[in-house]
Amino acid sequence: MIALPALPYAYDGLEPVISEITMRTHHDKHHARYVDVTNTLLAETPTAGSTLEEIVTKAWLRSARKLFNNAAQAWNHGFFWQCLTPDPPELPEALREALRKSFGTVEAFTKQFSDAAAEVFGSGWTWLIQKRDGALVIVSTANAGTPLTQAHKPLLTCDVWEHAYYIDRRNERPAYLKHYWRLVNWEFVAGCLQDPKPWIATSAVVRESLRA
Ligand code: MN3
Repeated sequence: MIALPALPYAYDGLEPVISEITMRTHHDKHHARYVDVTNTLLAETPTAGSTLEEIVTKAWLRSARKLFNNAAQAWNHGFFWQCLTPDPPELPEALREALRKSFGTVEAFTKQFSDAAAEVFGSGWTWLIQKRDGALVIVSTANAGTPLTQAHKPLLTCDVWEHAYYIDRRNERPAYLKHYWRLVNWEFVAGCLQDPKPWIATSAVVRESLRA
């Protein structure tokens, strides 16, 4: 069984950028549904895995598409909520340096990330990830796609499914992306960069054992 994590802030905490009704719908309906379907499928799949990260990675490698789609969406949303905050902190210096090293400037990073998010065709996610060689890279994933399946360490994500912005912005994804930067929890991102994230190693081990 996996649990629906509570939002780390009030439903109206991200207003006026993201409305309370969007957050209630997104968390209590969409995210909750992914958790419920995952739990239904887990009841039928005793070897699915124990942690959510393991469930996602195994389902991907076994082509258990319905379980993967729902478990990955459950994981992606839990991560996404933590990337946002009503009180955005200053960019920590170590993270600023890491972004400069990979992208030249912080502004170049945010533009490249926004451009990638704008270009996602249909539903998906844009991520800042750290590859296993240490490089910071922007990637987009379609539908429920998640960097966990590549054993990449996610640092930041933006949900570009229409349900993330349609109530507030209708079809204007660029407006959603422009204001997204007013909510980014840079301390969370910096914490992800520093944290070895043991489940990344778990994902890598699962990946290698199932590939063998
Ligand atoms: Mn979503």
